[in-house]
Amino acid sequence: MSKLVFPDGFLWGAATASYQIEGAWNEHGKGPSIWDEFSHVPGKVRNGETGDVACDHYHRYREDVALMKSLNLKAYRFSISWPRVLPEGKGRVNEAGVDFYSRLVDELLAAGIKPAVTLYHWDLPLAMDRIGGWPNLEVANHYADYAELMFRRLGDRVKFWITLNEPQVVCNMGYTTGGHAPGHTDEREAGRAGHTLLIAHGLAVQRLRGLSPEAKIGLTVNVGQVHPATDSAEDGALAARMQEHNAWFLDPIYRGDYPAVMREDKGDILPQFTEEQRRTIQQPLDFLGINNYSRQVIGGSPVPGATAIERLPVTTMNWEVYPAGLREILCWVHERCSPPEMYMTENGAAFPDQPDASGRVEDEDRRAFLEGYISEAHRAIQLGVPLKGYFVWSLMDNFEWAWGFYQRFGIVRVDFDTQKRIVKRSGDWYARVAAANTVEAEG
Ligand code: GBH
Repeated sequence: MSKLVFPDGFLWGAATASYQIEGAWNEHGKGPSIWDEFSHVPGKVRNGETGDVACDHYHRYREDVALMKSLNLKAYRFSISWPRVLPEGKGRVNEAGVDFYSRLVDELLAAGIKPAVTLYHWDLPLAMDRIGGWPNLEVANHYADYAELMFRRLGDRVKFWITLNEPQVVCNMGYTTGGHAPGHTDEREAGRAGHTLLIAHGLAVQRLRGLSPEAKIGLTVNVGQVHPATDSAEDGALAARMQEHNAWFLDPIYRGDYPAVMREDKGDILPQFTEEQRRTIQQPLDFLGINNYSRQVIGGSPVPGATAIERLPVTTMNWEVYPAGLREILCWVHERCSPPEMYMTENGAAFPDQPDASGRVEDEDRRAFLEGYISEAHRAIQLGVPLKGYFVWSLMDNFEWAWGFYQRFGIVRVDFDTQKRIVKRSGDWYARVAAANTVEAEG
């Protein structure tokens, strides 16, 4: 049995997102988001499920913070629903919405849990979609005003801000494949959406610096190591190329332009930056947030004599459980961008867990997954990656976007009929890791 001790002050946390847990979709003055509309369109979400109620966290946040405390969490990453605080996306403030987040922050601080706030986790105000959504550059200015509102209202207590969650997924799923809201299928829109997102990010960083110089700000990107499916030269070249696509949102911020390979692959889909835009997006960040779940395996078209690589078992999402990929991608990002601090802002797994006769959820598969990935995070630290914290996805089972409630990612089970929360075996294990700042590897 090995013992992996993490650096002092390592931030053990759990993550969620507003639309996935809050419910109360039209209560106390909240405006609609693109997900409120999208989830009600038949065929968009498995079984016609919606986030109307989800985990009912809006009404149960006190109970949920108590749960976090019982899990020994040092930090909690949640997102703010932009249309809950600005029902039209701009202008009139919904004070009841601001008040909800203010009370949540107070509750967390009273429990000794550090709030880590994501300003955008995919629930764009419908009113912003109606003026063109992210493909419209003007939305960046409205986003910056929204960000400033939250800095002013919560900045006395919140010192850790994430501007955007996974802009790559916003573009690909929202505007190219259409699997997520707003469900468009035009890659040109995706290219423009990415441009606006980067500018929105940069504007928000500028606003915070003026208001709250001691606070930390960064963004969260989803990245995954790309491996060739076979040992053929073709697959090797293809994988190296696709690896570069991981830097879609990193290179503009850290190097001033989209990756050269992406410009070649995407033609004029990716807009050009003006000098002013470049200055806006290139501001130094305090940290970089990384979401990673698996590796990507690419290629595999038959080449005489090529040998296929070995694949490992998958989760219910069909994502391969490949812990070493986490270390590889952390090292790759660190080498390319040298952020002063990095955080795992999401990592976790969906498995088909069921309570047993005594009501326990013995999710050894998820516990082993976490042990494997967290051990690789420890290795990355030893290799020099300035990883300062880890947030498990997710605190509790929730609305998994187009999958509805079918995919369970929680370390806490939610019974969606009764809203009862049950800490899973993985949750008990994670609570011990957080308390001891140490992983005692069982696997
Ligand atoms: C996240 O998206 C979301 O932020 C969160 O809301 C969601 O509930 C959670 O994950 C679970 O789905 O990155 O190497 O694994 C994850 C989206 C899924 C995008 C996997 C990229 C491919 C390869 N990502 N995906 S990898």
